[in-house]
Amino acid sequence: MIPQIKTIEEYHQQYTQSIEHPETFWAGIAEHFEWKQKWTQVLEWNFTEPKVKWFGSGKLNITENCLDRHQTTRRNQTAIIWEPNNPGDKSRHISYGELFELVQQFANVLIQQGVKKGDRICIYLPMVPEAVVAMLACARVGAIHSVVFAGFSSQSLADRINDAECKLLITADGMIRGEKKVELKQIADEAMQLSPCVERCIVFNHKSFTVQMQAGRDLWWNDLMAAASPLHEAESMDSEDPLFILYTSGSTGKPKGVLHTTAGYMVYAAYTFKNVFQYQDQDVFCCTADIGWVTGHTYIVYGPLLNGAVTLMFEGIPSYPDTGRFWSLIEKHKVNYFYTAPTAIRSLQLHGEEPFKGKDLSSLKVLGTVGEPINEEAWHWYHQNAGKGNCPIVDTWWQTETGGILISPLAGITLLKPAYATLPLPGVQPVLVDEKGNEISGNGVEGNLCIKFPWPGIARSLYGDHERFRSMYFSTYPNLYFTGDGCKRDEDGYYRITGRVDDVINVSGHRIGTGEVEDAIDEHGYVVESAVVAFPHEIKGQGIYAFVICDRNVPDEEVLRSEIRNHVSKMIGAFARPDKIQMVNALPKTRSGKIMRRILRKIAEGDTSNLGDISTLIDPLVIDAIKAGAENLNG
Ligand code: 7RM
Repeated sequence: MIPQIKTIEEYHQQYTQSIEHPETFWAGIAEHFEWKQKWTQVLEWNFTEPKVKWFGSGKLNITENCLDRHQTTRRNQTAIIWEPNNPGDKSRHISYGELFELVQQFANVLIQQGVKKGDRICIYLPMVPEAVVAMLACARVGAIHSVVFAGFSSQSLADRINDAECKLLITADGMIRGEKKVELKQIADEAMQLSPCVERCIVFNHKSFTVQMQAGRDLWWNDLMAAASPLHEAESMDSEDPLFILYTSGSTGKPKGVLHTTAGYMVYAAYTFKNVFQYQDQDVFCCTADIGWVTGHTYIVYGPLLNGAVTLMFEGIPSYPDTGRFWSLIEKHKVNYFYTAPTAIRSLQLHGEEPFKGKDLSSLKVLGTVGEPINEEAWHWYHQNAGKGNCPIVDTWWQTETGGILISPLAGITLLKPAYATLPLPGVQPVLVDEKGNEISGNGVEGNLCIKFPWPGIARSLYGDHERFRSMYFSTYPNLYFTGDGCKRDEDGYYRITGRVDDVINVSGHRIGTGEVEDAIDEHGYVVESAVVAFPHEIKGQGIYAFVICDRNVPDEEVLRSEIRNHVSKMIGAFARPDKIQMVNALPKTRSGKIMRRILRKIAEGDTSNLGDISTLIDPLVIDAIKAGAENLNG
């Protein structure tokens, strides 16, 4: 059993030990896993190349830790509860014994399809247990999974498949979320037109939609499973063998394939799950993230299964069939831990207390939030209404690149402050730095958040582009991992994340690069240039504001706006559609040709009283025109 901190004194004592003797500390945690061969060197690292190796020379398979090891004690215990989109449809309970068998079968299917250790496999599936089976089967045979969120467009799917050169795609006929039908196989077909590297496509029949199956390429999941043996011996993996790739947006260029490896990620996912949420055996854990984001990977799949937990997978959305759905789901499955995003909380807040009426939420012990800063009002509303004032809220700060939670309260142990992620977990050494890269020491300060020592879950590279990995995260401040987030440390040493300081926008907890949206907009025939910034949005946290220059007279601005929005949907996905589009004649540029986003952000925020220093602008008059246009647009 993975150790669990029980008191705040124990936290402080372990924190100190983890900083003074990190190798001893993490070796002590790693001992609680199944190894085929023990490691010989706990840690080898530098942040200049950068190079990070945890548990060097160790051999293991993460699925033996998720499945095989639980077979003697938990064969009949539920591993996954699946709650469908439509509450009238039957939910599913899959035991550790059943999951083990499914994963072994699908591992044999993969082998039969020619999958070898190190191959990349793309998973484009709805929120169904088969997604978990597919991920674990990849890990079992040593293939690297790349899960793509099923809200991405065919173009984005193709970009991700091509970047990792995936030879197999696993998808479904389609899905229904809320009332929206999504034809996944059709989207996958379009993507495969652009992705010649895909040799085979395995299709899970979820909703019996009509699909086209291309002979020799497309195969049905059920046919393959029916013919596959339920016995598979897990591949022996090196600690540092890749486990998965997950694409995420940065401030510039195409999405990056964040690469995680086996042992460090495993140890970190399991340890943080058990300690942050204070998970108790047999309890029901529900994380509402999608499996296509890192939160789904670590806290729906790996963290819970490594701990032998009961993990609930919810296919639907918070507003279907009504805005009480979360609360019905908690009541129905007697959920003990509920982990969701601030954006969902804010959207439910609008509907008041009515949706809670008559619902028994007494099973709840701990609430959690993730993905974006939570405002104090939303925090209190969640605390009062979902938690009835007596469930701690863990505001967990982390990133795709960190693999697991880095800064968070330990539920019921750390004294809370609304909207604060509070204190670093053991092994995590945050530092705040100023613009020049000097460390800001002491309390009551604010700066850019960096981490100065590796933890086991840190990403090891960007797939196929280690130089970009170095320059994105390790070159801004020498010898530090730079998170891209701004942060305050208050008088008590508590951390409060204030949001991104780079050109990444966080819309409803979805990370979107301004550059990606601009590239999509610029493809419209009328558009010569665009600049995208965030503005505060009551529900989504941030919204997308696009300033667009056209090279001809626009006959109908509304038509153009909707064409631009549709094009962004097509290139990225509906979640990246700009909320506001303002046509402008020019953008504020410096003499060196750089767009002054700071000024555009101020205008988008509606705060034009003080635009700061505009002396470096080539043509300050441009600003008056943009200001006037913005007032026009926003009323
Ligand atoms: C887990 C996840 C990462 C970015 C990160 C932050 C923001 C995440 C919090 C938060 C304030 C939080 N991975 N973020 N958690 N901001 N408080 N508790 O979200 O790669 O998709 O996004 O999300 O800006 O850098 S992610």
